[in-house]
Amino acid sequence: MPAGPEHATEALIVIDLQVDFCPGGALAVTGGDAIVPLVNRLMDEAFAVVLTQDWHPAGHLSFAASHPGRDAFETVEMPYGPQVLWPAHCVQGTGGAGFHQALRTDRADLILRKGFRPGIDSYSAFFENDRSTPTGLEGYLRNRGITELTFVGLATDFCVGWSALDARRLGFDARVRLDACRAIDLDGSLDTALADMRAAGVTLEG
Ligand code: VGL
Ligand code: ZN
Repeated sequence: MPAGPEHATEALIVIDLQVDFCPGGALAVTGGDAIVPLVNRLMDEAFAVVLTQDWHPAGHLSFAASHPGRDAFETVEMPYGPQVLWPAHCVQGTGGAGFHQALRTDRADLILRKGFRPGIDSYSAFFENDRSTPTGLEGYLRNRGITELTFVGLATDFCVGWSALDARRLGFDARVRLDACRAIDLDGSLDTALADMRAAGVTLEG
């Protein structure tokens, strides 16, 4: 059933449900593909649906291979702060950057790409990792009168968490459906993200 006008202030934000973050992908998140059926069902009740897509140029500065002598999952200092180095993933135009093939992309009002600047990563759907360069999503949502956001997708402790925290910082109501997310969990990053979200007033459900 399509959502009625009483839900016209709500959006479902599906974070990075892409091939490279699912089992078999370049930066696979355990169980990443298992959330697709639930995410698809949540779209039925959503007034607005936004999909984000991690979209890096080859040789992106967040890739370990761009830092000779460094390994994936190490942290380095960038001009904008600490940055985890990742295996190359979600390279623009590759199959790995595509959405999971069972995801209902037809339901999306907006597909927002992020992480396309070669020298800066963008975990959050709202700001790049300098926490100040906007992606444009805030303006899109405000123009549509959307004030309540539900986040699902990958990964709980990086792109989902950073997006939900930024949503609160910008004054949106923010909810994370944990049963429709999966985490990378690097050195306790999941516990940290959950605590940070609770402290910021993000509602954690599922
Ligand atoms: C993500 C690490 C690097 C994510 C994206 O979607 O959580 N994590 N790029
Ligand atoms: Zn990325």
